[in-house]
Amino acid sequence: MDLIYSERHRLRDPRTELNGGELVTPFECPARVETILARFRARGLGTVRAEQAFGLDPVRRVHDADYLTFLQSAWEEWAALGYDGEAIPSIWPSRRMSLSRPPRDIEGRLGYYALAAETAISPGTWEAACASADVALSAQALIANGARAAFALCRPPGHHAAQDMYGGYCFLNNAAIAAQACLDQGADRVAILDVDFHHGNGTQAIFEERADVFFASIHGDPEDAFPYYLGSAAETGRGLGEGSTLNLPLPPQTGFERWREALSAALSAIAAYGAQALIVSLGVDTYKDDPISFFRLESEDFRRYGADLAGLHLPTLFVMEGGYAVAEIGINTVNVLEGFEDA
Ligand code: Q9C
Ligand code: ZN
Repeated sequence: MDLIYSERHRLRDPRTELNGGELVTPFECPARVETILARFRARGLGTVRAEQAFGLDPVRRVHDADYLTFLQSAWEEWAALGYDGEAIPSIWPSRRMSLSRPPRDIEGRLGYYALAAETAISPGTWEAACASADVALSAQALIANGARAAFALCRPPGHHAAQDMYGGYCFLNNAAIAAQACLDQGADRVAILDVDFHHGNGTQAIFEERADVFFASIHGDPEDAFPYYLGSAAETGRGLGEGSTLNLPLPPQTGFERWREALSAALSAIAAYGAQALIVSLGVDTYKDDPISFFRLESEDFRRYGADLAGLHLPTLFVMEGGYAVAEIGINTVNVLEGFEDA
């Protein structure tokens, strides 16, 4: 399968992440995708292609206009205040405050649009986020043109970003933008399977009330793991979308056997739904040595579940999400793709 890559990911190179009360070097760093790209090339899986520019129209199909305007100018507005540090929110519209409108001041708007404080906005963040969406759309075009599978090596990741929210290292929801592109090109039913360790709250929020996208996620139980406030098994979709959300939360220390049973349930549900294309939100932070997660998958387990995914026999778009054990991220990610291809 071919891989889409953008050098512009390097424009997203923040210095700081709020972690444990300190500002640390971010877990979500440029070396992640460079390591995956090197492994893909070393294994000779397919051609590496540059992204094409799709502009903002397909992004606007998923994200609110005011949110995009905010993201586009947030760094410049923050920099104009003369701070030394990166743009990090410090106040939110919490319970018993009004959520009705974004205020004028940049500090107020950061908290309005942020879902968490770890994700600093830095120079180049907007450009890199747009490039990441272009990577997803370029790979989507490959499957639309008949490829069995394609790999969008997106960075920054996307699945925590909702219509009007960023955080969890995500700004634009690349998988959701690609799913919407499939629908806009004529598909009736698309499935997104999110295997990142964290619940894909943004993707769920975007499609929660719709029947044309089935969202299934296997993730650390939100009782115990980020993003905490979405992702319980009780959430099954709302309104027209009732029944097209499937959350499979799992407890700390979950190993591959139990994880794979959850995958089997998700794959059965996707098959029953009658999806015409599969988008995999591919995070490899389920790995046993991931520094911020608590599942126990071994490197060979990624190959095994890659083969399971092929069993759906659907055109499949892999969209890179998380994974922070940088030394093993290339092996684990490419193992999924090899397992899929060898099945
Ligand atoms: N400071 C993705 O995997 N919590 N995002 C960080 C350590 C945020 C993960 C905890 C985790 C976000 C795409
Ligand atoms: Zn994750």
